[in-house]
Amino acid sequence: MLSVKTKCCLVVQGLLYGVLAVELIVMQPCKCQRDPYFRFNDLLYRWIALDNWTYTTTFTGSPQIRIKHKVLLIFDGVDTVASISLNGIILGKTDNMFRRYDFSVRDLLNDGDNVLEVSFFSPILYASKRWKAHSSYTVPPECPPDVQKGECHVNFIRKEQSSFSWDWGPSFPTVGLWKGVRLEAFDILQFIQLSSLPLYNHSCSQWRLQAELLVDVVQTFDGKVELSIPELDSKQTFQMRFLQGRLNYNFTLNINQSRAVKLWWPSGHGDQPFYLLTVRGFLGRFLILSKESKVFFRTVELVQEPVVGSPGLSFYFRVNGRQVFLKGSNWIPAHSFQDQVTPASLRNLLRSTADANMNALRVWGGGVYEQDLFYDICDELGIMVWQDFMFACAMYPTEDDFIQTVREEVAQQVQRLKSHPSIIIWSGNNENEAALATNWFSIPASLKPMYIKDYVTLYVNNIRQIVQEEDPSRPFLVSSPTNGAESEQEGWVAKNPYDPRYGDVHFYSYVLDCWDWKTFPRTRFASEYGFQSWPSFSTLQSVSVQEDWSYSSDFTSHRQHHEDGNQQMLQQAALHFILPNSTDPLKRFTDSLYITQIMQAECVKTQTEFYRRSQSEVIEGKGHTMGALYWQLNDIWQAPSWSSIEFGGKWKMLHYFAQNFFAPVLPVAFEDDDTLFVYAVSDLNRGLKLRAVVIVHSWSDLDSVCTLTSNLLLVSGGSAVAIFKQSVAALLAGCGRCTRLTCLLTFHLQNEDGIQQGPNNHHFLCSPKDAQGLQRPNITAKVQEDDSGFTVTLHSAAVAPFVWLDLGNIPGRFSSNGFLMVTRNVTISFDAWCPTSVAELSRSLTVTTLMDVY
Ligand code: BMA
Repeated sequence: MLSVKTKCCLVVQGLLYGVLAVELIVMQPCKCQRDPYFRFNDLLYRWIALDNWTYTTTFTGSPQIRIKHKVLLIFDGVDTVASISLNGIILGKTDNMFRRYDFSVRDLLNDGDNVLEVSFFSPILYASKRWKAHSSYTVPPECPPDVQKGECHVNFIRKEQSSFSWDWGPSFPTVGLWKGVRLEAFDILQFIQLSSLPLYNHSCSQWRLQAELLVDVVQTFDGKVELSIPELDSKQTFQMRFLQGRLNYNFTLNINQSRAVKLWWPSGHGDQPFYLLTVRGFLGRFLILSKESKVFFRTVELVQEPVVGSPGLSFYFRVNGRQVFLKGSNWIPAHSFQDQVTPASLRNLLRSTADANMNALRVWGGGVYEQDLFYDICDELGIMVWQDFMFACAMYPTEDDFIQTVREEVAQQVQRLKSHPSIIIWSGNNENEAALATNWFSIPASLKPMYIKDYVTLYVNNIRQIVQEEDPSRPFLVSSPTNGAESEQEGWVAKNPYDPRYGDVHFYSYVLDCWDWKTFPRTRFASEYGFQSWPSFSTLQSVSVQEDWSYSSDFTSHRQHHEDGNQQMLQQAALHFILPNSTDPLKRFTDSLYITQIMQAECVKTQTEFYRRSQSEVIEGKGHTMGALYWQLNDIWQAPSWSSIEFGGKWKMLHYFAQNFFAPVLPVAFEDDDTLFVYAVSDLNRGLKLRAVVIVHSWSDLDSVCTLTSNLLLVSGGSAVAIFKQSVAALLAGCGRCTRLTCLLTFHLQNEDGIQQGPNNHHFLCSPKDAQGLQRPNITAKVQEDDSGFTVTLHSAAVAPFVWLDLGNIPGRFSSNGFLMVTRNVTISFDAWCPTSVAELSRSLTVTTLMDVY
């Protein structure tokens, strides 16, 4: 392994992974110009993946290894197409980055030097070669849109699909060893994997743990396996025959019924307890295997059943018998170079997920099956994972060798991941049903049946079949979006997989006004929706130079991979905001970044609130919405995208908003015709008596105009109900000197003791660009430190919308940001992720409000 001194300046290491490529490393002074992410380097480094590369290393063997009966050379991840040889003898070839490969090497090892060589074929040339060879019919799409500056035919190679570019990411088709390589030597058996599934038998109210042991046995023998969970007083011993070769052995441990089993719950619904399972193997009296692993108990079902008042089917998750609303986002690869994803960065992103009151993430099918630590942290934090298989936005070939490598990939990944309670569903692909159904690739109607046949072959007859065999404990969905059971009825490809009355929906519209909730589909489950924004200036600054800092620079358009994306953001923002027009070019640029973040935060807030408040209603057959996963949580590089967290971990305004709009108890306001409604949404497991408090403010004055209060209403757990209703005209008339242009509303919920429940929320009665009376707030800020950390106290002279605190590159997050300030003073805390000081924070802090860009 390399020792990496300055992370940002390893040129080729980034592209080729660090494992064996020692001779390729060029250390540069840390100006970062050689960082693959710097400016246009993605284009400058394009040649690297067009070339073939050989990684060579020499290691010393020893007689202690060779006296063992079997020696395996194990590659946990080879990216992607390679020929592997040891001491000049070819061990085998690889073609799938998502598989582990091992080779039996005992008889090839020397006691002295051994030369290991991994020769990689260019992934781009390989994909193109496979595409050419597939001459009988095309397997679209051929190439990504030009705006993505990517490579073609990624669907022909089992590699991270977004590594050939995506609409939020660069093309860095990595080449190398992306996971560990090691020798394992053994005499009796080699332990490969232990997995476990909790199964609950309703008829006798008993938990069973199905444990699976994957081992490679040198010679058949009779032995004994003992399974125990001491804390649950449960233990069983199995006499058995271990057969020569690599095999899976299944055991069922019945859990002692006199013990109360503590269940794993999604975040917000309970704790995430685990037990320790011990597995020991014996040959006679000799202990030949001893493993311990965490086990969790929970059940999950995907409920698709008739809905009263609707022709469709429900689509929601029931965990431990309880209906759960999924709140969260979609996860993409955290870096183009997976070896750069550190445990700390992973933990930070997932912590930020849970801190924003999310309980779910979808691991999207164009990336990678994430590393073990990702799922460990999700288990620990109660984040439910919707796990896609890695196929996205394309048709795929179905030749024998392709299917075979996919089968092995799927079996290995399911075995590796199935013990994680956080994973609540497997899903075959991203948007491929929709691509076929709505003909993204202009396939002639006469050929459609053939593509459907390929689709069914891959996802149903192979992937689904393996998953169902390997894992009876979770639902499997063929695609997303899909109509689920209805798609199955229609032969796996529904006429309209976006039908809001069935399954899940992906919905994007950049031109329609996102403040108008009527534009959103009232779906059963919104698994993707979103709007782009730009990351903050400090994030962009690290990979750009001064000439890049304008909204119309080459850099700005280079980083935008979604056609017209930069314009769409401004157009959507212009519906409600005055666009930045400062004569100072840098200020105009940073103001533009800020306004795109406001636009995104407000849009996703409106849409998410619409989904959350639609959970208890069925209107015209639609509704009973039970999931809101916006697109997308994180970023792969420093660029405009749909993410709520910037590359590097900094929260965008959207992520701060998410913390509120995903709060367990939430007030939501909206207008229908001229009537204002406030809904109370509760994800709690118990009822609450709540009232809505609606405060009318004038844009021009920090003293509020009037306050209206609803009656108390019992809001049951897991429901959304209207708690306040009044015509806007009547409300304003009752408030004296208010009009839609001069006033705005804030509101919150209160329990019977007058204690606020859930966050404050706001509702604008006009676009802020039309608001009358907005003043410059002249905000002053004071940073302080006490025992609990840093605080920033703000003082404002006027109502200030979208107050944005920015500390540049200082890592950390505020307790709240991007908020509407309707009081003279507010104190915010800052959670610093690295040591810092009051002086440093005071020096770096900037405060921006909407008036600053006007
Ligand atoms: C969805 C995703 C991604 C994409 C996103 C934004 O459809 O599945 O493919 O990045 O939209 O366009």
